Amino acid sequence: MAIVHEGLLKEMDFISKDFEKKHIQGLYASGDMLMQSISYALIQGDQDSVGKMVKESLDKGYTANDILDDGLVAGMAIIGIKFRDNIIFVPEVLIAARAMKAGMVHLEPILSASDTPPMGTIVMGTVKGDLHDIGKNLCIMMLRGAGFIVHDLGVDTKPEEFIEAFEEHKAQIIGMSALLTTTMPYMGRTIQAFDDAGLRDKVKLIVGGAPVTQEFAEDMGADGYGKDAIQCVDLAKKLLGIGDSEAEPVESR
Ligand code: B12
Repeated sequence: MAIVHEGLLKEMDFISKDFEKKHIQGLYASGDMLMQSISYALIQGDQDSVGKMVKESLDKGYTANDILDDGLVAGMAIIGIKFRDNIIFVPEVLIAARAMKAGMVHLEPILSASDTPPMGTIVMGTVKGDLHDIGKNLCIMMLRGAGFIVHDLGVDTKPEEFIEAFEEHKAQIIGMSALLTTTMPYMGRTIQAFDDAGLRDKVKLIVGGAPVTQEFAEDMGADGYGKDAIQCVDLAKKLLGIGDSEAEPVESR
């Protein structure tokens, strides 16, 4: 199975690199027309249609996770490539991001619903200078869904704001998100700030975001790295010694 939506097929013309074409085709491997229609509407920035179709999918029995991955995140992957290659610009990306949010409104109550007692307290924020929050918000939804109490510091979060929130909420884990190579160093600076305040051994600091890697996480002395929202939850559980989670905390510190 592959791409069956005509509009999406045309979108493939914008993707010049073969490996990226393959990657995108892989995202649509299920060949599901409704999921592909959601992706296409997101790429067009049509928030009303995205909202309606996400709701329709839920009514038809699709899971929130499948709609997120096969519809919303897959569409965002095409937006990312078009943005990088200067085919679209910030306003179009913002419109697509709004369309994604229109879909997430319906998924959030499901992804965040939890019937388990609180597993621990986490503070999450996008680091200083960085305004990207879609991935962080997804992590927060999944963490809440898994039973964690999560305090969201939003975007552009200074190291001292992470420290204040850690103290105020008595958090066991601080999660930092960065989407820009220029803001990634603020993860290291935040870790250093915890160190300078004599708090480094009282909290676990975890990192993620598209440009962040396991190696980078290790180099800056983070306690763990997760490549997506599922790994974020696994990592949090593992660091707090809950259940048999899959994600690997960073080995060397
Ligand atoms: C949407 C978007 C925007 C929107 C953001 C809207 C919003 N509310 O977030 C807007 C238009 C505002 C924007 C602005 C800019 N952007 Co922008 N943006 C993107 C885009 C297209 C998608 C990002 C996204 O939402 N992905 C979907 C989510 C689901 O994925 P994610 O964020 O990676 O999150 C997942 C994982 O990483 C992980 N995760 C995330 N955080 C955490 C945290 C922890 C603790 C853990 C464990 C895991 C984890 O789990 C998440 C869920 O699975 C990316 C391209 C891309 N493909 O990444 C460019 C991109 C990140 N942007 C880019 C750029 C250059 C910019 C601007 C500088 C453009 C400009 N000239 O102004 C500005 C910077 C503004 C700023 N100061 O932050 C570049 C960065 C290049 C680089 N190497 O640094 C990218 C890569 C585009 C590109 N290909 O060139 N952008």
